[in-house]
Amino acid sequence: MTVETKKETYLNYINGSWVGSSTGEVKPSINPANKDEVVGYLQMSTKEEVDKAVSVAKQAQKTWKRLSGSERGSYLHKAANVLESKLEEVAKCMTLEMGKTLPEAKGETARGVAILRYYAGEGMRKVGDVIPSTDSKALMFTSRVPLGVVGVVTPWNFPVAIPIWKMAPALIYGNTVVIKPAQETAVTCAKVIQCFEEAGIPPGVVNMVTGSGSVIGQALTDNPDVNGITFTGSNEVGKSIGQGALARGAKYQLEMGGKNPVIVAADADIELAVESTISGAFRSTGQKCTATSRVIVERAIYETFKEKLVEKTREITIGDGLQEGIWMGPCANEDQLKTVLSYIEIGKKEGATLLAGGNRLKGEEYENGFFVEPTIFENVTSEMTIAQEEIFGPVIALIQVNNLEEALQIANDVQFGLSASIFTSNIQSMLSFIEDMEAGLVRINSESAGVELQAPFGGMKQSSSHSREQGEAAKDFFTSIKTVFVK
Ligand code: TAP
Repeated sequence: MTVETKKETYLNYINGSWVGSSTGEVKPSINPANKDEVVGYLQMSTKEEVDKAVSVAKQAQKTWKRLSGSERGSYLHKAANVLESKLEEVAKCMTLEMGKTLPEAKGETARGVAILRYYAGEGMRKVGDVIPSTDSKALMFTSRVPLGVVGVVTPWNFPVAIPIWKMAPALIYGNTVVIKPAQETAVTCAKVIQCFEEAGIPPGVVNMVTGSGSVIGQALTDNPDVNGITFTGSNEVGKSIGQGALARGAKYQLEMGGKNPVIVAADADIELAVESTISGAFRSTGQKCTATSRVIVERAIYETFKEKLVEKTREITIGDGLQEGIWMGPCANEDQLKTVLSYIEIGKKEGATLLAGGNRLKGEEYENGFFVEPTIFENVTSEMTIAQEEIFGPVIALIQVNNLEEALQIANDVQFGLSASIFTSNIQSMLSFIEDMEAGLVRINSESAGVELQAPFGGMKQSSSHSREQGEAAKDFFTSIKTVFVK
C-alpha cells in the first residue's frame, strides 16, 4: 500500500477562471478503497463564492441565451470530444474518489459523452407549437425561454453522468449554471468542468463552487438570482431545497430515493431473473437510487431462485475497483459503510434471516477501505425497516409471496416510486404490472436499474418532485413556456 500525500489542489471555477475560496480552507478527497490515499484537495468555499458565481452566471446568461441553439450545441459537441479524449483519466479519478470499478466508471464517462452529444443536437430541434387561434387573422404559438441561472446540486454516486445530465440540457436551452458537486467527488467534477473550459465555453456560462452542502447548497437555494435548482440526493435534503426554492418562487427539480422492487413470477426465466437481480442490486455497491433492493418471489419457484441467487452472490469479487477482475468496489465513504452495517443489524433485530454476507470485509487487503459483503436477507416482511427504507448499499430483502396480486400489492407498499421490474413470460402479468405498478420507470424481463439517456427518467411518490430528467423531457424543467399571440 502506498500512501500518497502530495496531491493536486482543485479550485473553484468562476467566470472562466480557477480560483481559491476566500478562506483558503481545503479538504482532502479520500479513496474509499484506501482511506490513507488522498485523491486531491477541494475548496471549502463560502456563500461569498456562491454569490459571486451566481452574479457572473446572471451576467453571462444575457449573451448565452442570444446564441443560436446550434452555436450553444457546438460547445457541447466540443466538450463531448474533450471528455472522450480524457475518458481513461476521468474514469480512473472516479474510481479513486468513490470506489466504483473502473469498467463501471468508464461506462459512466462514456455515457456522459453521449449525453453531451444528445443535447448538442437538441439545439436544432423544435421548441414550441403552433396552436390554431379562433381569430382567423391571428397567429398563436408557444415558445420556450430559458429560466436564467440554474443551480445544480449533485450527489457522489454518478459523479460524471448526473452533473452532465443536468448541465447539458440547462445549457442547450440557454441557461447558465452554477454547480455544487458532492464533496466526495469534487475532483471528478472539476475534471468534467475542465472539459467545458477546454471546449472554450464563454466565461460565466459554467461555474463550479465546492464545499459543504449546508453552506454552498443552501446559499444556492437561497440566492434570489438562481431561477431554477436541480438536485439529486437524499429525500431530507431534497425536501429542504424544494421548500426553500418554493418560498422564493424559483423552479425546482428533485430526484431522490428509491426502494425498487423486482417481482419474479413463477413462470419467469429464473437464470435471467437471478443475473438481473444481482446486477441491479449490487452494481455500484448498491449505491444507486434505482438499486433493486426488494426482490419479491412467487412461492412456487422461491427455493430454486434463492439457491441460485445466493450461489451467484458468493461468486462476486470485491476489492479496489482499479484492480482487474473486481466486480464490486467499496462503499463510497465511511458514513455510507456505517449506514449499511446499521441497516444489516436492524434487519437481524427485526427477525429477517441472513442468507449471505452481512459483514464488513476483514483481512489485510480490506482493512483500509470501506468494504462490505453483498448481503441477502430472507423471511423479510413488507413492514420491516429493510423493506421500507433506502439503504444505498448492497443489501437485498427477499420477500416470498403466494401470487402476483400479492406481489404487486407489496411492490407498491412503500413511500417511493422510482423504478421497478418484473420477470415473467405471461403477457397478462406484464400488462397488469405496467398498469398498476406505481413507479416512473417499469421494466419487463430486464434489470430495473437505469434508463437509456434519450428516455425520461424520474419517479413517482416520494422519489421525485415528479418532473423528469434526460431526453426531451428535460426541456420541461429547464425552460418556461411563453404563449405568443400575434395579430
Ligand atoms: P445528500 O446529503 O442529499 O447530498 C446530496 C447533495 O446535496 C450533496 O452535494 C450535498 O453536499 C448537498 N447538500 C447537503 N445538504 C444540503 C443542504 N442543506 N442544502 C443544499 N444542498 C445540500 O446525500 P448524501 O449525504 O450524499 O447521501 C445520503 C443519502 O442520500 C444516501 O444514503 C442515499 O440514501 C441518498 N442518496 C440518494 C441519491 C440518489 S441518486 N437518489 C444519491 C446520493 C445519495 P455535501 O454532501 O457535499 O455536503
